Amino acid sequence: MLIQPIDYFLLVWFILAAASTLYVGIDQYRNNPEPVVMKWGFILVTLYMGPLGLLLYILADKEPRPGEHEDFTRPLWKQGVGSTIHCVAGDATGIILAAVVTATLGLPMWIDLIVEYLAGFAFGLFIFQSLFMKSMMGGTYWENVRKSFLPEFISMNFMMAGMAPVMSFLMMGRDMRAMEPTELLFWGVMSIGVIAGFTLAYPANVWLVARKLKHGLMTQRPQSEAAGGSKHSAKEEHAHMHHQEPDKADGDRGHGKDVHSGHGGHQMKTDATTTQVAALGAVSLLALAIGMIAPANWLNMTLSARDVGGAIMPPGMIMDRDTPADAMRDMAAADPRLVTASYDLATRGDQELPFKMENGVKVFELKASVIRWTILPGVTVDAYAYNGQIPGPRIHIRQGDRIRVNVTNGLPEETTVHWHGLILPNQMDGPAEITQKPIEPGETYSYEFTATQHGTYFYHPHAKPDREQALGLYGALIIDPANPADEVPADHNYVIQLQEWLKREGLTFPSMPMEGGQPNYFTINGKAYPSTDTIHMKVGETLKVRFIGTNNSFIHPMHIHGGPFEVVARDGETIPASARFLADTINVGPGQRYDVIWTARKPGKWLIHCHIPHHTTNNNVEEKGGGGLMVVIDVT
Ligand SMILES: [Cu+2]
Repeated sequence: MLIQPIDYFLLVWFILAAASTLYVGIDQYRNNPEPVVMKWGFILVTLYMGPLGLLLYILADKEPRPGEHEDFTRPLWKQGVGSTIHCVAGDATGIILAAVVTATLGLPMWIDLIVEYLAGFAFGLFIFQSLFMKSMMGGTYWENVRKSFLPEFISMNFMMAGMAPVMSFLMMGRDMRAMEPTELLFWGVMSIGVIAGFTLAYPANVWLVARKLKHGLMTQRPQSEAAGGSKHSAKEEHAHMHHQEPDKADGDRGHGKDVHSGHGGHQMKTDATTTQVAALGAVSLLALAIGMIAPANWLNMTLSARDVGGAIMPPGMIMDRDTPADAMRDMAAADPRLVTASYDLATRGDQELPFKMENGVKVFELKASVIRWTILPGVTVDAYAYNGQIPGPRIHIRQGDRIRVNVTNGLPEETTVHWHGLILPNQMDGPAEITQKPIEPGETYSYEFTATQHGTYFYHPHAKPDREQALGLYGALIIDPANPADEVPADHNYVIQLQEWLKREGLTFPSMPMEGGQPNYFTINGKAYPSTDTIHMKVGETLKVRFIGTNNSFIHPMHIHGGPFEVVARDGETIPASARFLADTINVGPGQRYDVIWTARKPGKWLIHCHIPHHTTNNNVEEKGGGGLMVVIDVT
């Protein structure tokens, strides 16, 4: 599933790469007179470099008109392209294959790089240089290995010097889907890496070709063409080959010399001095070391695809060489691909949860899963939710009830449920690793206890609550008193559950007080103003508002217009009549609950809102007089 703009770009890029490769492949086999190894070199490199590979092929290697390949490919820059193509085709293939294997095995990034270097070098040297070139160069396999070792070493060093930092920085950037071979992004990083490696290896290859330490482009025509009329083809023993040496004025263009596979062969004599070769080799090693090691100054190279692969991090998160994998997973976006259901603006959370009676026990079912929830017209969050609702369904019981709640985990990570503020058996309390083993994905755990208290409570996860609760897991638990006289009466009741959200670039991140975690949307009961409820009352009526700090990060100073309210309960505990007090703003911190009684004194539209003005905006924008944590009381 494509979830980011880059995915669409890459899809187009790889379609172009496939088309380019097809063109190069067909043209190589139909029209281009060069050895098989070069045909495959261009085909592979075009696959990796897409339209850029095609451009190099057309400008440097494709025979413009029949019979012109020898002359056309003679310039040194084209010979350098041929030599680099040859190196990149082998090395990059080894590197990419190794990258897929190391990612699948879950090896740390620093080991990945070493394995990739060794694999690229081995693939280039033992297969692409020595094995595929042997038929043209003549000599034994091991002679070819020995002769091509040094040029291959230099070229590979520069190749990896370009490719290693590209892979490190882009794979372990904000979108770490790039570490997963199943993602387009992984292949995009490989493509950019090959382009970077090619660019760095090219100058060295030009020099190596000029000094006859490496082969550039070659022309190989079927003998039938060169000899005129013979029916021998290129595949037969008398392959006819012409090797271009750029600084040699030759008079044999158009016919070339015979090379017999396996014996004799083609010798090159270099004029480079040992000092020159040693200097280039040393600099290539230095470049390699910088490319391999320098990223460790910024990135945590001990992480693997298994640790953080697939995670997309919020903009602004501090990700340095010390940031552990757990911290990254904690702050990563909810995975849009795991969304199991989408709900429109009209769907409300906090719906009263039905129960079944079993032997005198009220049995409730909660299931946590990943959903898409609409908080404003056109604004959705990818959220973790109980029973497809945000807030989760209201558990409404009576003091003295025995209840059982079967909690099923449909999340991609472990969870538990904590019953905030309740007196209950310790093993029913919910803290993961402390009172119970976490509920693993797919598992169900049953919580059972008797409600001895009454008042305003709530439930929320106690495994990674900074992530799971911030992504939407919470719900009200309202317990009516056994004795109705213990209830502070009001004409209307309204429960307010607060939440902070972080939505950027089409992704939802758990909002938390960390760099990169600051929220930009705020909801009351899962909706942001102007999509919040409107409470309808008449003058003289009373309204009981139960504020619940279901949010994670802020103390919200909740204010009601139109005169003070009376604070009648705090954290579920009813305040004795003599100790109740009037206020117009109450600080609702995470986990806190306040029940307040507000009287409609005058007709009109009166606001309940947070007094941190940023929390009454939607992504810093005011709509219809505000946003976020605002509810209108309409008094007639
Ligand atoms: Cu606030």
